[in-house]
Amino acid sequence: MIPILLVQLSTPAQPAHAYDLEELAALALQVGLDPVQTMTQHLSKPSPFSAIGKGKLEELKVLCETTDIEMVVFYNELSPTQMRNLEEVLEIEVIDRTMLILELLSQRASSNMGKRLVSIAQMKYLLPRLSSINEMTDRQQGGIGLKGPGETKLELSRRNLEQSIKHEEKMLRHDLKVRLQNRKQRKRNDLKTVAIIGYTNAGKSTLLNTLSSLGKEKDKQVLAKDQVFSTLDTASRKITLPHAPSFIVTDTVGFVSNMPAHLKAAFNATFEETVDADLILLVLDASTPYLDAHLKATEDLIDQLGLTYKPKLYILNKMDRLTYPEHFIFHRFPYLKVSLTQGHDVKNLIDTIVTMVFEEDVVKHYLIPYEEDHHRAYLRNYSVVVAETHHAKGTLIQAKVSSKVAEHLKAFEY
Ligand SMILES: Nc1nc2c(ncn2[C@@H]2O[C@H](COP(=O)(O)OP(=O)(O)OP(=O)(O)O)[C@@H](O)[C@H]2O)c(=O)[nH]1
Ligand SMILES: [Mg+2]
Repeated sequence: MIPILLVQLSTPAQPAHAYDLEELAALALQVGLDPVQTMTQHLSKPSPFSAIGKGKLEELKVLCETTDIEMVVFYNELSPTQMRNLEEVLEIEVIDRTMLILELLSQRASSNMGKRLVSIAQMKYLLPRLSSINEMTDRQQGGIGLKGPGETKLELSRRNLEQSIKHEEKMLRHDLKVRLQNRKQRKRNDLKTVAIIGYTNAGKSTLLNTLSSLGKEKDKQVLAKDQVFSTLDTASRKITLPHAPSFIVTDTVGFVSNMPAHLKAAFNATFEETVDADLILLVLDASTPYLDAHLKATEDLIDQLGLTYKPKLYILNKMDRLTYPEHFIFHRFPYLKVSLTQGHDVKNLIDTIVTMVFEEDVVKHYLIPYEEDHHRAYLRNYSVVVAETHHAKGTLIQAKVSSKVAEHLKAFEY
C-alpha cells in the first residue's frame, strides 16, 4: 500500500464535513492507497496558485520531506495549474478526488455501458488538462500509476480526444435508446415497474437479488459486494411472486455526495429508466453514521430526476448492525426497517412493495369470449384474477387490474 496524505480545503462555498475525508480515505483504500495523515485548511476562497495557502503549502512540503508520504490527494477538485504548481513545490504526485473516483470506476466497470460512462468522464476530465499532463509526464516518468497510461494519452491530441468523446457519447445515446425501446416494450406489456435508488453500498443490488430469488429468475443474480460502486450499470429483472402480477424491478448505479460534475452528467443518464417507474424504493444503510448526508444526496438526486412526486418507500437496511434497532427514529414516510442479508422483515417488505405497486388497482368484471381466450391469459399475467366462471358466451372473470390493463380490455368489461 502506498502511504498518502489527504488534504481538504474548507471554504464558505464548499464547507468541509467530518465525513468527507473519511469517505475519501475509504475510496483511496480501495485503489491500494493508504491514507496515513490528513490536513484541513479553512480559507475564504481557494488560492489560484495551489488551492491551499502559502503557509499551509510550506507545512505540507516539510511533511512530504520528513515522512514517507508518496502522494497527496485533495478532496477538492484542482485546476490543471494548481495541480502542476503543487507537484512542482512538493515534488511528489498530487491528485484530486475526481481522479481517484475515475480510477476506481475504471477498475470496476465491466459492462459495455459502464465502461463507456467511465471513459467519457475520464476524457472530459483530461481535455482541459492535456497540456499540463504533457509537461508532467515529461518531468516525472512513471509515477505511481494513477495518472494512468501517460504515454498513450500523450499521443492523443486534443482533436482526437474531442472526436473520441463525441463518438463515445453517440454510442452512449444509442445504448440508452435501445434501453428506452426495451422499456417501452415492457410498458406495452403493461407490466408495472419499480426502481431501486440509493447511496453506494446501501444494499440496492442485495434487494434486487432478494426479490429475484423469490421469483422465477432465481439464478439471475447481480453483483452485491462490500465496496463502493459495485454496480455501474442498471439491471432489470422480472419478478413473479405468488398471488401478484409480475412486475419489473430495476437496480441502479450507486452514487456518492458531491459527485464530480462530469460523472454526474454521465451517471444521471443511467437513471433514465427510473423516470416512469410506478414506485421508487429508496434504500439507505441505517447503520452509517452519515445517514443524514446519504439521505440528502439521495433526495437531491430524486429531485434532479423529477421523481419528487412519485410514490416512494424508504427502506432502512442493515438494521442488524444497530445495537438498539427499536430506538431508531426516522422522519420520512412511509418507511420500513429491514435487514436484507439476515432476512429480517423481508416478508413484510415484499408485501408492502406489492401493495404499493398495485394499490391503485380496481376490481373489474370481464366476459371473455371463448374464441378470444388469449385475453384470459393476458389477465392472468397482468392482474390478480379473483374468480373465473364459465358461461355459454365465454369466461366471466373477476380481476384486480391496473388502469393500463383496464384500458386494454375496456371492450370486454361486463
Ligand atoms: N450487515 C448487513 N449487510 C448488508 C445488508 N444488506 C446488504 N449488506 C451488504 O452491504 C454490501 C453492499 O451491498 P450491495 O447490495 O452491493 O449495495 P449497492 O447499494 O448495490 O452498492 P453499489 O452497487 O456499490 O452502489 C454487501 O456486502 C452486502 O452483503 C444487511 O441487511 N446487513
Ligand atoms: Mg449495486
